[in-house]
Amino acid sequence: MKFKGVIFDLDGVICFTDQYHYRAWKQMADGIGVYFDEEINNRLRGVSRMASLDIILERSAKQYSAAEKEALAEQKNDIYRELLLQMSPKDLSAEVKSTLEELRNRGVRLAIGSSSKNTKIILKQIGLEDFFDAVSDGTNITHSKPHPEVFLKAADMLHLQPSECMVVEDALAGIDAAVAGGFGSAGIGEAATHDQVTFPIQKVSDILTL
Ligand code: B16
Ligand code: MG
Repeated sequence: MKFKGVIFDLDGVICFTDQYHYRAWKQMADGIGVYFDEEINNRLRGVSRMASLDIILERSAKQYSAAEKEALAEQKNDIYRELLLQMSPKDLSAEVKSTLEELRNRGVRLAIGSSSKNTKIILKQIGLEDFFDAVSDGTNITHSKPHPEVFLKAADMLHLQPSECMVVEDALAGIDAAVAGGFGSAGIGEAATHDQVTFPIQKVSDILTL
């Protein structure tokens, strides 16, 4: 590993909250009579909460005011947070856990770079509350991915330059952000197909071989 630091995306890399996001958005959308399905949900990966709501409301004939949108996002978030309570350390795979431990043993500095404002709750639920050297998330940024801010802040917290860090992402917007910030990147799932990804990977443990 030629990188001094690794910055992990949370949802889709460390753990999977897709189904919880889906169920919460679905309940909200059903409540206002707007069509929503798993395919639309796929477009929300790595996208911020308000931008996700805008995508869902593309199917609505009604124009919503900023205050109404805030209320809808809050409604979804309340349902989502309730669902997150079902998560436990069992939602952290043995593969991801041992990869993190091996990187730590090698002296690599480790951070989270997530768009989610619920990052700290999720880390707590899966037992990684105190594990990372730095946590940069939706609560400390003003621009979400594909803007590189969340990763630049993470590198800063690790006291490293972007070129010294590798970002691990599952979303195309996350690789865009890594490229824009001057980071190396490892892409999993859809992110492995990005034409500027440094390393396409199949599973998180593959980063140990880079
Ligand atoms: P919240 P990541 C992203 O997390 C999720 O992939 C995305 O679906 C979600 O809308 C976003 O966080 C915001 O989440 O509503 O909890 O603030 O992939 O960047 O770790
Ligand atoms: Mg993600």
